[in-house]
Amino acid sequence: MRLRSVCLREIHIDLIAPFQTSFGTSHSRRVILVEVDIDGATGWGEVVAGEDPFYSYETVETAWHVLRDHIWPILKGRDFRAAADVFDLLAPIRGHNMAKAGIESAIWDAEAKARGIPLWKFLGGTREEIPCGVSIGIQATIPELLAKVEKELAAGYQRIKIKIKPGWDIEPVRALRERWPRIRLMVDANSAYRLEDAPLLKSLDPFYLIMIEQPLSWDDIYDHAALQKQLDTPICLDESIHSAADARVAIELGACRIINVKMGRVGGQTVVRRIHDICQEKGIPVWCGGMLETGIGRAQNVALSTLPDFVLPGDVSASRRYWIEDIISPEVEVTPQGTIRVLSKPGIGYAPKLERIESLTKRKELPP
Ligand code: NPQ
Ligand code: MG
Repeated sequence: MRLRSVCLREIHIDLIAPFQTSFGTSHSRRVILVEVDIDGATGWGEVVAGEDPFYSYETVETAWHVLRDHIWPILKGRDFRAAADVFDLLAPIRGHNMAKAGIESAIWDAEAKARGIPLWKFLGGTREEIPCGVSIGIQATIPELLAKVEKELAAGYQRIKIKIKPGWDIEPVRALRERWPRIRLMVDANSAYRLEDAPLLKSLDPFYLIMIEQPLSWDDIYDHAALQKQLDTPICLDESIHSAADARVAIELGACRIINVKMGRVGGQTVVRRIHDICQEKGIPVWCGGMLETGIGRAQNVALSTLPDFVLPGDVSASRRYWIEDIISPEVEVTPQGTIRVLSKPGIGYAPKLERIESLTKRKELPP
């Protein structure tokens, strides 16, 4: 197969509500959409890099530059066997996984469409319905948090994750547990703590959280292993896992008992499948993280979540939790049981709304 053209678009789209984490507050997203033509089949991917280098060093600007000036020259007109070969072709470029994943995922969509099969099946998915959770940002007050959680539970979501940071950790967790003793509850610190905070994190043990996500530094694995030894609550790594090698090291060191898999963070579906297989073999459950994606990235996440070791509810939720109007049709919807059912159309299965995308586009380029 041959990559004939790529179209890069940057769209700006407002979030329904601000989203606050330990590293900042987002009100809207700048999102790069990647449209590819593979032998006449069109595929769509999304770059999940943020506006600022806070979640990771990649940003919208670095991803645009790397896609246009480094990735496209490698892939342009190149003959390759399958989307599964793209990651290794891009190996000369170190890092920049979100940029790589943006184009690889578009190529997977195009290849699945050319073959006339749904992407989730093409990736090796085995589940037609995926369990869903929500990620709830830091709130101004406990009553506001309780109201948010009540709404999501009423919508059917199977698991609640709240963002924590020093000063917003024990109290919100205690309040949630008092109100809902039995729900599946977890916290995500986005690297807001140090190993010296182990006693504080240990004091979360009595609340039987299903996991604590990324308590320590984004570039650490070693201290997480030291912390995990002191905690009964499983640690889940997010920011620290950038490759299959990272996953292997983290598991071997005992740095985590669960891994959050994000296609953008690890560089595309091929690496996701490698990490998935390593985790499955080692008995480590995985789940699909979220990056405030528009419908394109969301649809890609739905497909990945059908792989067999994605046994825990992910941060893959309905379009309407984020956007007044999504950029795909149909929108991603959640059943009253807190699941998303896969579609049976070829590729990602959801159609990009071209007029809406055009109206949100702030920059567009077809590199020669
Ligand atoms: C996480 N996401 O699991 C991330 C963090 C995150 C849904 O909790 C712009 C770009 C804003 C990327 C906010 C969720 C972001 C972002 C949060 C990623 O850690
Ligand atoms: Mg996280």
